[in-house]
Amino acid sequence: MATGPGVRKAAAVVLTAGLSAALAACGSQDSGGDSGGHAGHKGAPKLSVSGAYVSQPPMDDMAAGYLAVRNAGGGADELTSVTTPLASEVTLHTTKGNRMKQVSSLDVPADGRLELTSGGDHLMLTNLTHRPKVGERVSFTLHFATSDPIEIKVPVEPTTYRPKD
Ligand SMILES: [Cu+2]
Repeated sequence: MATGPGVRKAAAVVLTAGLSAALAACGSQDSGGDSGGHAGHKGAPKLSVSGAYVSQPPMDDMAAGYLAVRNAGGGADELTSVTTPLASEVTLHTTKGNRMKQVSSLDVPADGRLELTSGGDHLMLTNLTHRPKVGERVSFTLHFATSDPIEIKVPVEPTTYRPKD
């Protein structure tokens, strides 16, 4: 389920105000699994990824990743996991109000998009192999319920970076 732009904007302000606090809160949230579950699908999903970046983390052990997945196909899909040499664990988080919740998948609706944004849904990278620095590019492999994995190179942006849309 997509988060409204208004909600994201409000949450982004909060996150900007206390990024380290928000990231720290991330690790301590309860991690109840929750999968969408899709019945039949008509047509196949057709995915493309854009706007991916990792925010340079204020600390060594945790970082957040953001991206958008566009689905130009007639079938829904789900982002089920992400792997990267940067972190031994990547979890999918949603944000409801100011609370983060770990989920087992994120929906990529048919003829729609999944957007991971600062203050909204995001990737949480923990057990980092090193602290990513601005200018670095990190490999991400995105795994989906239906589509083949997609591998991308993700730039590391300053902590204050916000994509313009
Ligand atoms: Cu989080």
